[in-house]
Amino acid sequence: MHQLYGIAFSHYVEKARWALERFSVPYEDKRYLPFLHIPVIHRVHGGRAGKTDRASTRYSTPVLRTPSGLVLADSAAIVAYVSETFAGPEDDLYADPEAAELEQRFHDVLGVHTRRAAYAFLFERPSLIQSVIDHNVSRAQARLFRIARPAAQFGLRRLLRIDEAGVARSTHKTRDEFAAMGERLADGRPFLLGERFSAADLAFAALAAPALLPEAYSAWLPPLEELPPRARALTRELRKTRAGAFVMRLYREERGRVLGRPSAT
Ligand SMILES: N[C@@H](CCC(=O)N[C@@H](CS)C(=O)NCC(=O)O)C(=O)O
Repeated sequence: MHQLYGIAFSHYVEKARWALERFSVPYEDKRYLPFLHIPVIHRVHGGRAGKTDRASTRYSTPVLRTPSGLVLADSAAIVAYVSETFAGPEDDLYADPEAAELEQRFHDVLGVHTRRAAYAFLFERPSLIQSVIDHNVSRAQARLFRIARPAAQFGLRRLLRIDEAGVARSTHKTRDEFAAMGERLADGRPFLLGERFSAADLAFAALAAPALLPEAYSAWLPPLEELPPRARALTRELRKTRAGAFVMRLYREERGRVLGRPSAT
């Protein structure tokens, strides 16, 4: 059995879950709160398999342990492994070399900015962040968060540089990325790279999800009506864009699609 370790509601973890589920790879989904993931990841790879970059630390999740003991500590590495190991030629997520390039771009830019804005909006309402926690992790972890919330919020604000200027910049960058992908889709193509679903579509949709709140996301996200007003307005605005409507369609049509039994374990 594969084991997936992750911050329960992370959109980078969502990328890994989407790939595993698309190719019906059975996996154990180990869901943690931010910060509680650190000792767990330390036990899995001691910080040696992860790397620090624009989005990540050495302890970032998702981390996948395969049945043969291989440890993959990055969502793109996991999606690529799943595609290489379980996809047939017609379902290969990287058939077009541009898929990996776009995936990297979404990792570096979109994912960082949707994450910062989402945390900022959740932090505006303590009951909302607690609701997200209560729905997504074990009772014991949720209870701990109730006590440690001020410290956890302080830590996340510092780590992710969540302040008003940062949120304004992240909102702007998210809009820009939606506009750029909207232009790509303007010729009526069904997917970012043309006629085939690829890792670029999967990555764009998963990393945009915190700004759009699609129903089929693999962790509980709050309903639109519960968001603070400026977050609700932004989600409504983005859902109406071409790229936003595209992501919502991918979540309706592709997120639950399962392509046959795994050919290897
Ligand atoms: N390069 C990573 C980025 C993942 C990432 O930033 N994960 C966040 C969750 S949103 C995380 O685990 N952060 C905690 C940490 O870095 O210790 C990937 O695509 O897998």
